[in-house]
Amino acid sequence: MTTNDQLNISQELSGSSSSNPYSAFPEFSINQIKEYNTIFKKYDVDNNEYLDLTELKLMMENLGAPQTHTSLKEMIREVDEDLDGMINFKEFLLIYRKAAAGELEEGSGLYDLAKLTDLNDGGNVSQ
Ligand SMILES: [Ca+2]
Ligand SMILES: [Ca+2]
Repeated sequence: MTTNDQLNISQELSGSSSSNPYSAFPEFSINQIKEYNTIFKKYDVDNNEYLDLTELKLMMENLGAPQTHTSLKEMIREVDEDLDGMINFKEFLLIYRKAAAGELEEGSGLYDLAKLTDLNDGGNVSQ
């Protein structure tokens, strides 16, 4: 690996860690990301841009799929890329990426979350 390669990689990494979900998630349309952001903000009760365990618990209860403490921790762990124990918006979008890729175990907390907040439900489908 040349010095140039290393430079490019570190630039790429710092680019992807910036908070631009539009370029990080090209598979979602801007409208979809806006919808997901609305959902995210709705449950980010203290408006700190993170869903913590308590907020996730509330969200799942509101969606009609209450989870145990263990299950909530597991849900966060599955998408917690920066390991801070909370879900930021980018990690929130990962849930839907995994759902679309069929990577979520049926009946798991994240599976239910993605299913119950499915945008096709009343959202505008582009087709
Ligand atoms: Ca919060
Ligand atoms: Ca996190």
